[in-house]
Amino acid sequence: MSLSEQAGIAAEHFREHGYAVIRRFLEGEELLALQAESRRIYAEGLKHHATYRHGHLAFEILPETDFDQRYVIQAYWMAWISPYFETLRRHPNYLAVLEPLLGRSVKQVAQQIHWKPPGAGLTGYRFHQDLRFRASQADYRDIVGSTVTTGLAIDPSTLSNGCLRVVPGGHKRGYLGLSDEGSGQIMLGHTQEDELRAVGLDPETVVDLELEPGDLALWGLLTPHGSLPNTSDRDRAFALSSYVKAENSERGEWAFRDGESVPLGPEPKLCKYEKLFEEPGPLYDETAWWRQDP
Ligand SMILES: O=C(O)CCC(=O)C(=O)O
Ligand SMILES: [Fe+2]
Repeated sequence: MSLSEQAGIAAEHFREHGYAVIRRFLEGEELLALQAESRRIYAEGLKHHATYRHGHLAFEILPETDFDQRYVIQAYWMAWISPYFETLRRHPNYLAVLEPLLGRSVKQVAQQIHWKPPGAGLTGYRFHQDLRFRASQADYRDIVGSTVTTGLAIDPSTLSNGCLRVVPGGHKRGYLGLSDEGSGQIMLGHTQEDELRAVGLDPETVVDLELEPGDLALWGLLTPHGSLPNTSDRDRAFALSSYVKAENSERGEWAFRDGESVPLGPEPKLCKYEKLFEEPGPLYDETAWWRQDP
């Protein structure tokens, strides 16, 4: 099946169930390049002793002072230091997948890699809906209907290394407040089955999105999802990008304008990081969130 045929089917599945999977979104040499560049970005992150930010570029670090060694668990907006990721974010395959859902003019509001290095421990994401990470909803129209988040498997993504898990149909239930209690930190503790039941979701219906490298998952701002910590001996690198219909968003970096791919400009545009202009860095953030109570 061609990518655009898969995209049409995926769009329908996304609308109905709140998620979809596209197989073989990247293959062959392109996949090897993704894996090699992701390793390079990880090594770049490891140079920082603590969580680092400069503009939109950021690395979330678990430091050796609190862990058995230094780990990088997230990179944000690698595109600012990586021509590879600057181009990948507007690869024609993304347009093919997004077009049936968002049209041909699309901005990007998030770019991340999430690693789950074996041994790091704190690599689970409690069940949540991503709408909680969109603070300034006034800058969007129909934010839920205009947003699609994609996750590209860099490594094999399995139940034991912490693949994404979704609750099909949960996107039709409105905002449920999952993981909002306490500090709202989603990487501490685990979602218990009772927490899903408490908001009317059936834990038995959870779907594990096991992916081969190069497969792409799609989910929405109201799709309940999370993932378990990695308990295997193999990392799970996952490249996330969140896209929004351009005409409905004041925020984001252009990815496609009328179907033409658009490179980053000289200065970052406001995306999700609210302090982009007041606190652009470079700075280190030594907050030890892992010592807080969940
Ligand atoms: O990387 C994952 O498994 C999930 C990440 C996630 O849901 C998020 O960052 O919002
Ligand atoms: Fe999420």
